[in-house]
Amino acid sequence: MSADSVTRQLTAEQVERFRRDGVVMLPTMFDRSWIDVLQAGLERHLQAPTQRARVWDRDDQGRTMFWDSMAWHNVAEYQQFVFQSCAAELAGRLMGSAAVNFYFDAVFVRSPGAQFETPWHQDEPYWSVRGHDTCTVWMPLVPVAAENALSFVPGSHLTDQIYEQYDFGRLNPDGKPDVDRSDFSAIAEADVPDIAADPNRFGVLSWDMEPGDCVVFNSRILHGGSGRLPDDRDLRVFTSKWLGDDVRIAFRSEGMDPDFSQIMTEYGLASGDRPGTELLPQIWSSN
Ligand SMILES: O=C(O)CCC(=O)C(=O)O
Repeated sequence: MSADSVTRQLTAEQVERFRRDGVVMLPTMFDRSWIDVLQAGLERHLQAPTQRARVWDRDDQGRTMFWDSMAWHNVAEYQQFVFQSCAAELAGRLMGSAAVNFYFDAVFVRSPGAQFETPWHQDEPYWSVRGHDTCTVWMPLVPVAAENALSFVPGSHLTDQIYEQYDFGRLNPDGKPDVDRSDFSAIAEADVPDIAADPNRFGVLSWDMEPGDCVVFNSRILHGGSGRLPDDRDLRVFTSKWLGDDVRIAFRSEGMDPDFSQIMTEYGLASGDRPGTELLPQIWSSN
């Protein structure tokens, strides 16, 4: 499969929307063949998760919410997507960046009827990088209705407000220790506004989506609220995270999740560096 160009599909209005709202839904951006590639990759990935994999939720009916990240090293299909799909160019053109590096992949897999809602949060405060030019391409591999899909507070990426970070494992209703709490001892309670109490006030956005559609969002935007599924629906989401022009490596003193500081250090990356090396490869540039 050769690299796809997105220039024919991305409109000026979509770019403007991404910059203004911090999020844009792009219908039919990826061919069915890419969904098949990612589905095959996910099947293989689920057989051999990384050490970072967690079950964020497991309820008394056995319904689960599975998460894992940076699996691309072992999943050839994810590599194919990262290096050959239009995702990097899409990220670059939306962010207005001259070059785009890949950060990591993450999957969010809910079994049918799962009731676990992703807490409202921003991504960038968790990450081992800092910058405004960061984004996620969120791709459901199965159909999802707006009320079950990831939701966003438009414009919230433009404030300087960085909220306290959740320990996602703390929210598990089954009380199982899905997160190594020792990493989180210094973190205060989350201070995110109660968006669910009044979604209209916050102008919350979400969309009905089919495989091939994607949502691209800035990593500082407040997002969450997704994932309470009807009994006959599962939700399999592949996400890819991308880094643009103003991003620097930033090892934080606490709360990095996923914490890539060790592997980044092994690849010779240090706080203040530009992303690079084979770990965070440059995938696209505008010239
Ligand atoms: O799909 C989800 O439930 C959460 C996705 C998310 O928070 C992310 O990709 O940053």
